[in-house]
Amino acid sequence: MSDVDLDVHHSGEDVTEALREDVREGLSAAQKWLPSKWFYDARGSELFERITELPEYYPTRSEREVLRREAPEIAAVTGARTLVELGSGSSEKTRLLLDALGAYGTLEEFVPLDVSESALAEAADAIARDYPALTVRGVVGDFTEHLGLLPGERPRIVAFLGGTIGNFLPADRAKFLRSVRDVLTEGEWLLLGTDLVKDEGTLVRAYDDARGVTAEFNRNVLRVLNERLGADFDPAAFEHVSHWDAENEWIEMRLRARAATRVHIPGAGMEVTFAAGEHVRTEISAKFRPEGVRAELADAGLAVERWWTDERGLFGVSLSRAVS
Ligand code: SAH
Ligand code: AVI
Repeated sequence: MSDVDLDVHHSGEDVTEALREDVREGLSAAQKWLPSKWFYDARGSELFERITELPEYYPTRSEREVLRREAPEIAAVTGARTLVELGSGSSEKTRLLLDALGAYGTLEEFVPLDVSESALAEAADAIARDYPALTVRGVVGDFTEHLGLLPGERPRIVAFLGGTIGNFLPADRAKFLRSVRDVLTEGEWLLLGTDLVKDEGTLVRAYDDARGVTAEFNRNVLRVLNERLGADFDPAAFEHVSHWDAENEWIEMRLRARAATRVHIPGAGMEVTFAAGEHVRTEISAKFRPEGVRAELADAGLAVERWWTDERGLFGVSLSRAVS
């Protein structure tokens, strides 16, 4: 239970129904796939937090470096009264923004939104405790569906950190950016973290760490299907794959059947067969170029006013303003 009141739009039977639909669609396709949001039950969120501390996984520490350096500038440029965070997870790096906006003197409200109720409740409680002057309103919801319900005094800054924008397919990404723009009033702000294109070895290792934490995170989606839909996946029967797709400039995470397998998914009314070596795509993680980020934001009605990277140029953070 959370000490902060959470506005819950994503729970119980609705979630199971949404998962059932995604599983029916994704696992009956010729090239099997599952949406990456299903990684994030309580265990998946914990595994993600462990990923952020791995030596191979540079995005979190690179983005934190930028936020530590630029948070005072972000506060001064935006003068935001409300900070909304989408896909907020632990909101750990977000504290740098809360500190800077608090010091600047404008911040009143923090609105984290995430599908993972456990991660959200823990983060919202910790932030409410550590920032007693702040109103914290957590929203358990899906950022592709529940943006219209976001509260908060204007001007608002919407933070979408970690490179989660890369987990959309390009057409969905354009739709999402447009939906963010649509809930903003002209002059409000989007702070967006984007992982950048770099050499293949660095990228592949970031998604295939030596300790196998990312592999466990990847297999967690099968455990979620077992728990929510009564499926009988043996996660160990699937090998974790981190593949760089050079044409699309994205990392693809896959689960590859080690041998021919038949899986029952009673909650979706399905039986699914896998040939030996057949894979399910469980996530794409697109990597960006600065000019591409600028162009995609402009197409959505968002004008980039600041662009920063970490010292090594691994990760980009843009601050853009909603324009007409
Ligand atoms: N922003 C944090 C966490 C990134 S992990 C960081 O930078 O470290 C991605 C987060 O997005 C997870 O907490 C996950 O639960 C959440 N998430 C994934 N898909 C989502 C969706 N469709 N709607 C809302 N939250 C989602
Ligand atoms: C949340 N998202 C930005 C992470 C990423 O890097 O695409 C999820 C992740 N997948 C494997 N490792 C981390």
